Amino acid sequence: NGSVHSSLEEDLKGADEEQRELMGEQVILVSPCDEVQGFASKAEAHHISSGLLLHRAFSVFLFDSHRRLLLQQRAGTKITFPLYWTNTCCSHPLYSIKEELSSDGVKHAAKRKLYQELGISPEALSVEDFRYLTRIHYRAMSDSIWGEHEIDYILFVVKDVELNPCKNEVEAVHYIDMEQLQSWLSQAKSNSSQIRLTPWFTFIAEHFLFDWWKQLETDQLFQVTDKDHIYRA
Ligand code: DMA
Ligand code: MN
Repeated sequence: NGSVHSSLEEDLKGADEEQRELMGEQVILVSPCDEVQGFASKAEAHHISSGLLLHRAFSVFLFDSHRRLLLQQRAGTKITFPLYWTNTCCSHPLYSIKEELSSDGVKHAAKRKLYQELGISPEALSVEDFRYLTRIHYRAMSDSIWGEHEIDYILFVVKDVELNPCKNEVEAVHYIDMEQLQSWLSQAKSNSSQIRLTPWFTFIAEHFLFDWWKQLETDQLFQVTDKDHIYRA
């Protein structure tokens, strides 16, 4: 609107009601070394007026028994990156339900969100099914107002699951193989492309995903796990 001041309340006004509600969640603020610093609302942490507060997040990559990766297209109602295609499920562990306390906090958060976004029954997955690979620190704007600034825990899971996607979160789902994803990645690079991929998924796909994916085929994934390092995108 031409104003240099962007107010959080104003910017939330036009948003979907359910998504606006979720903007009240308490995300976990962390230092660049991923030490817990406290919490902020999801709205504040992702809004330009705060400068984008560094917080903890996770990205699930779920594969079926044929080693195809489940992608989701984010719903049009999402405040950040609406209608972008991305990995299976992304979200934040929450301070209000103490998901910062245990080292498995992100895995508990992943179970919670796989159910809420994709309808994957919590009984179908256990915390032990998730394999934590590494962390990635990145920052990316969605538009001129909202953006991400996160330390993102990468979690892999291989499981055949039943899906029941939530319309407010997910526009579409698609299982993809390596070859097709390569083609989506090159298509997404062209300006005329209908396919938009999220910046974190693009970064992970361009730097790590295919190596990990190949290791998955031969059950050698333990060889690539890098729990101590934080990659800076
Ligand atoms: C946030 O994802 C996490 C990453 C890794 C970008 P999101 O915007 O889908 O979070 P939520 O589902 O909580 O809105
Ligand atoms: Mn975030």
